[in-house]
Amino acid sequence: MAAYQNIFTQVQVRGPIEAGVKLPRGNSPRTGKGIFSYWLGKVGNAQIGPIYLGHAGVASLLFGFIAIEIIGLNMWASVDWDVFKFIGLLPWLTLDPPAEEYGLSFPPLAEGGWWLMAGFFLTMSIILWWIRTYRRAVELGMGTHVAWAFASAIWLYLVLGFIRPLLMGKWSEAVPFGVFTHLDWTNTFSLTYGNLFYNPFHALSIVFLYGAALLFAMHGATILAVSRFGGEREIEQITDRGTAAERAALFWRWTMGFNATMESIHRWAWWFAVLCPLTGGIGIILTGTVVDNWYEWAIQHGFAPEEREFPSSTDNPLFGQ
Ligand code: 07D
Repeated sequence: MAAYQNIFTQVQVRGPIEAGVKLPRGNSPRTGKGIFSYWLGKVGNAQIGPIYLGHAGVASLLFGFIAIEIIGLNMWASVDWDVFKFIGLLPWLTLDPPAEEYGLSFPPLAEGGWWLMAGFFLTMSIILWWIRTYRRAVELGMGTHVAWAFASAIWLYLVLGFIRPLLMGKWSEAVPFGVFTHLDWTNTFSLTYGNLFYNPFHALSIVFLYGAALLFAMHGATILAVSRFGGEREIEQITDRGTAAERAALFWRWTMGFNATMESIHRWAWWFAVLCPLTGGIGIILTGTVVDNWYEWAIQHGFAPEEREFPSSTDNPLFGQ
């Protein structure tokens, strides 16, 4: 039986380079002819390219490059252009938003102006990439599900860096560009507003974060487990249900009494993933605008105790006296 535990193994199918479907009128030509990579074939399709760049793609890459350039050069300048310090201290380096007193105005470059510019270029880059995902899907005759899932993540990104600072009237509320500084910002944000654990939308967001990971693990495991019956060929399994889909469904009906269908499992996964940043963004936009202290809010709404009386292990009968 151990001969077919399909976790790391992948069959590499390699034919002639596949150019893909013909593009409708008005599209740019695809770039490159395509090559094969044995190692990429280990984790996905072995064929790399041809790639579709197009106007939105090229503009997005350009804006993204400018943003990274601004962030990187500012960080490098902060260590006096010392290459070794730049590499060694990279996780601690940062490009911070303007100080509180600048409000929503444009501060001098060295005092947050560069942060504003980097934010502008990064946002343009992300929005242009969104347009690319939307347009490519339409041109291929697909639904736009990927673009809308991406939009949900962009919503949270915009709330954190743009919409909430606008509502609060100061750029200083926004997130810095830096590995550890953005983590510190997250921690400070939680402490400033009375512990984010008491924000019900943060809780919901976690439910969907963990839920999406759990669903994906269940789905991935199920499909790998029936791949010996052709389960990974999902289209055939949906239109012409074979023994793999039957077994996969039966497995869950046997173990849990209920099973998703070959199609609905993907709707579950999509909604869980999309609802994570969607609910998260609602939680952040309410913080400091509508609710100043989530712990006090939780007391008022009856799900945090009036007094902080945490039981200690000594008076917990489970731990003994
Ligand atoms: C961040 C936004 C979208 C990203 C995009 C990508 C580029 C690349 C490159 C152009 C992920 C942009 C693209 C940058 C550009 C080129 C070349 C999505 C993002 C569009 N929390 N917490 C969440 C948990 C605590 C805090 C979410 C757990 C503490 C704050 C999530 C715990 C404190 C915020 C979550 C925990 C705290 C969050 C994020 C446990 C202090 C948020 C969901 C077990 C540390 C965010 C409502 C997500 C949010 C958020 C999980 C603890 C603070 C569910 C599991 C108590 C301030 N936390 N957290 O999808 O939405 O992020 O909150 O302790 O802002 Mg939290």
